[in-house]
Amino acid sequence: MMELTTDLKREMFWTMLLARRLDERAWLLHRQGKIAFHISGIGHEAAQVGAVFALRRGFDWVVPYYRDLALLLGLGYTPRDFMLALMGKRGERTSGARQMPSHWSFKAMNVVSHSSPVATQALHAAGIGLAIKRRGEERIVFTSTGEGSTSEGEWYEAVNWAAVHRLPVVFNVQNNQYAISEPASRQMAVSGAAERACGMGLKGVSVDGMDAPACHRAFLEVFDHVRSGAGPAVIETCVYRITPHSSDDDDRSYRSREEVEHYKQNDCLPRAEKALGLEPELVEELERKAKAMVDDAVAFALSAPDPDGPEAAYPVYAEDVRDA
Ligand SMILES: Cc1ncc(C[n+]2csc(CCOP(=O)(O)OP(=O)(O)O)c2C)c(N)n1
Ligand SMILES: [Mg+2]
Repeated sequence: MMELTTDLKREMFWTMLLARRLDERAWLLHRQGKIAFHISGIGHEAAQVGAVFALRRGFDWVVPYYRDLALLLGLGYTPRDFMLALMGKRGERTSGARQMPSHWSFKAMNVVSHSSPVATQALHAAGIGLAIKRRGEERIVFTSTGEGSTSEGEWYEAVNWAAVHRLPVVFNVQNNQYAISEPASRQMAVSGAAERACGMGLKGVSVDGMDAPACHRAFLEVFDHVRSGAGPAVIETCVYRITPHSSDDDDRSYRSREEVEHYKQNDCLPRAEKALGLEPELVEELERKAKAMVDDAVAFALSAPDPDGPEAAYPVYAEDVRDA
């Protein structure tokens, strides 16, 4: 089994911590009326750092979904980028603040933005996989969804088609047990999304998504499998969505406080601190650094100007994008 280096352990924990503190601040900003909407990745961070630090960053393609803040930070997306997007300010790097917040794109790191209809990104990923195969490249495509999205026709078609053509695509399912208010038991008759792979003829793996080192090992293995030309894979990371679905949701109407508390006891962030063996002094130092970066990003975005009227068309037309 491959040992994690000290640098990588620190990097993984730092990325989880920064994502968590940014995400918590986003909720506060929403309650203060400073942003209109937030959709949270709290509880999903271990799964995402497990994936991102197993990728060849800037070489492989990434077609993420809205909860992937920790994944994006691992690719070099910054707190200032995140806050500019939440506030829809000028200079927002991915779409000039035209796309919804958390609909990430990042050209330099081969990150492709998704559309809001869930699971449609799986089709984009399969298409990119076909292009990679035709060009004979060694890259792979990582794409993610929630478990509810695996009941969509688009997800089936993308996975089936990738399996038939043995495309280099990894379909990550971040199973947080709910699709808004709908529990997983009412979304699927199987026990989890990895099982769905059996019927379509590709590798299916399920991992404890709250265990950062376990996720990293599982992603390394799955990426190797796909990189070797053995065909695509589904990897399900079993997590729990600690927050409501989004800032527009009140989860008290469909799940008990006891249930949420129970999963908070298994929070992936303190678990990672232990599992990665970080010294308390280092954690304190990283906490201070994270707070300073979040404060800086909020102040920067609050004082940034709104986009000008004529910028409204940017980057709707292809010629604008080409020059970006
Ligand atoms: C095709 C489609 N149907 C419904 C919605 C509304 N919607 C947005 S997120 C979501 C839940 C998706 O659940 P899941 O795939 O488990 O992801 P999670 O939000 O739990 O991470 C729904 C139903 C949508 N965006 N697209
Ligand atoms: Mg879900």
